[in-house]
Amino acid sequence: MLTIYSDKHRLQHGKAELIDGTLKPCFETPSRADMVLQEVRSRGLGPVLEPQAHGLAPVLRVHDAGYVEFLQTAWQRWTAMGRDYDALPKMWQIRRLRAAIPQHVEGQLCYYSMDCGTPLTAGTWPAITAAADVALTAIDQLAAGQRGVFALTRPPGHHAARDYCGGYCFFNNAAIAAQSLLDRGAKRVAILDVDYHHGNGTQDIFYQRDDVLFLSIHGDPATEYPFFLGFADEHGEGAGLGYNYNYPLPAASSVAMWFATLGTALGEIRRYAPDALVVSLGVDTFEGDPISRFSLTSTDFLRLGEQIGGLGLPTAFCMEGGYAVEPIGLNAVNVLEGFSM
Ligand code: Q9C
Ligand code: ZN
Repeated sequence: MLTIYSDKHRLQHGKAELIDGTLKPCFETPSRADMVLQEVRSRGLGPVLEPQAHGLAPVLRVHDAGYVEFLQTAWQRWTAMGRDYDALPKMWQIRRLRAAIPQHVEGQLCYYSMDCGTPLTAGTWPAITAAADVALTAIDQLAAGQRGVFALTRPPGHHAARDYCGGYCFFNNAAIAAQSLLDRGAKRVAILDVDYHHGNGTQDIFYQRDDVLFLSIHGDPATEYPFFLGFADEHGEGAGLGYNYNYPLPAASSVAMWFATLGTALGEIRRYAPDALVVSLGVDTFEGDPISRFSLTSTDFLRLGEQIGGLGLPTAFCMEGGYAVEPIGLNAVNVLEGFSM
């Protein structure tokens, strides 16, 4: 299987996030993608290609123009005020506060963020535009006839909605990939999100549409991040009604329960009969993940890949979460090898 990868992901290296009452080093680190790339190479998964530049037009197909402009200019505006540290929001436009977009960069940071765990840094813009290009280049390769392609995207994307960042995500790489498939002539695309956390951003982007089927298996938002979306009764809206499937599972769910749920989701994908599949590939479902509570083993990831491969669809995998850094490569590449078996 081909891997698309850019070193520019390293430009996003946030310093700290608030965990258990103190600032701790970010879980979402450059070493994550480095480890995955190392495993791709050592296992001989296949060639590793640099992304091609696609510009902002495909990003603007799924993200709000004001949000994109904010991301593009925020660091320069932040440092122009003498601030040289990571930009993190400290308040939110919550109920009954005015929804007008603030003028000040700090107010805009709050307006366009869903949490305070997603540091905007000097390198965020070049890193997220490179990640979008990685996802788009993977779609170029699918269009050229590849059966499966691995977009080694970092930072991840599935928490990023049309007009907000959060959960370590800025651009929704999987959504950009899915939209690009449609723009190249696909009639229907399915997105299967197997990250431990609900893909709230992807759901947000396609909630009112029937040309993208979104399915997410995740820790129950009743107790798990992102808390405010990802419940089983969110089915879609308008034309999108019936095209959104959430499978929240209790945090301590067994591996057997997880795979039974995967079987249900795969059944819905078969019924939809899409032209292509995008997988939001988080491996934070791993038993050793430091911020998540499912218990998949490394060999379970082979089985996951095999079952996705059984759909027989052209498939782009976009890397999402996974914070057990040492085994992240083994787990991710197991999915990809399982798919190719
Ligand atoms: N104490 C992705 O996996 N913070 N994002 C959780 C846990 C946010 C995860 C804090 C987790 C976001 C792409
Ligand atoms: Zn996650």
